[in-house]
Amino acid sequence: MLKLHYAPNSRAERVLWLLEELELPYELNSMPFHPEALKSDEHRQRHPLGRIPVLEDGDVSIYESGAIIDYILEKHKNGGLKPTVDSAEFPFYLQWFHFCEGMIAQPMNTIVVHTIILPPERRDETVLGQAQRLASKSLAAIETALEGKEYLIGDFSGVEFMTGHCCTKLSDLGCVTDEMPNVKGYVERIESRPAFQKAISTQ
Ligand SMILES: N[C@@H](CCC(=O)N[C@@H](CS)C(=O)NCC(=O)O)C(=O)O
Repeated sequence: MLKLHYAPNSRAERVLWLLEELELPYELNSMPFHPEALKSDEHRQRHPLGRIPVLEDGDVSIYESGAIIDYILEKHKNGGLKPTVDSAEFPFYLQWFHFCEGMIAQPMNTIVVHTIILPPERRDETVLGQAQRLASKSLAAIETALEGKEYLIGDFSGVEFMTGHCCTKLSDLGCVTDEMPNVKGYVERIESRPAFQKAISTQ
């Protein structure tokens, strides 16, 4: 049985959303998003940096949300929700799958740190502004890519669990504006999916 090491309101939601979407049986180890749990010796044996998500599948234990999503799609969905290598969508599948951790994660983390995590006196408006501008540029690229499409490569696919999930978080952070109608509609479509709702409401 698949076992997901999870904490609410984190990248682990991506994996939980996928498991729910595929209706796969799984066991959940939900931990508080707190150093006491994440940096414990027990969890550091699963992830050397004490982070989530971590997925166990029998004797296999892996981390990195993108690797886990790809692993589940290949191993438990026979490559479904993923275009075949010779299809026209495949290069763009790869692009949008990796865009999330490669381009969005860093400014998004900075925005979270300078709007939520740090106490007001330690927040830096310059650093925050730079991160917001970088996030806006990434969202502008997504806005263009979504023109005439429901989902990033057309049909609902694995990229939604990565870059799509990032878009929902950027929306929560107030970064998706009225000037981005395609991204707004995309976020609404994702947020209306029952599997997504189950994942983000799981504590
Ligand atoms: N690139 C990694 C990032 C993992 C990561 O940083 N996870 C965050 C939660 S979203 C975490 O565990 N943070 C706890 C910490 O930094 O102590 C992935 O995609 O899995």
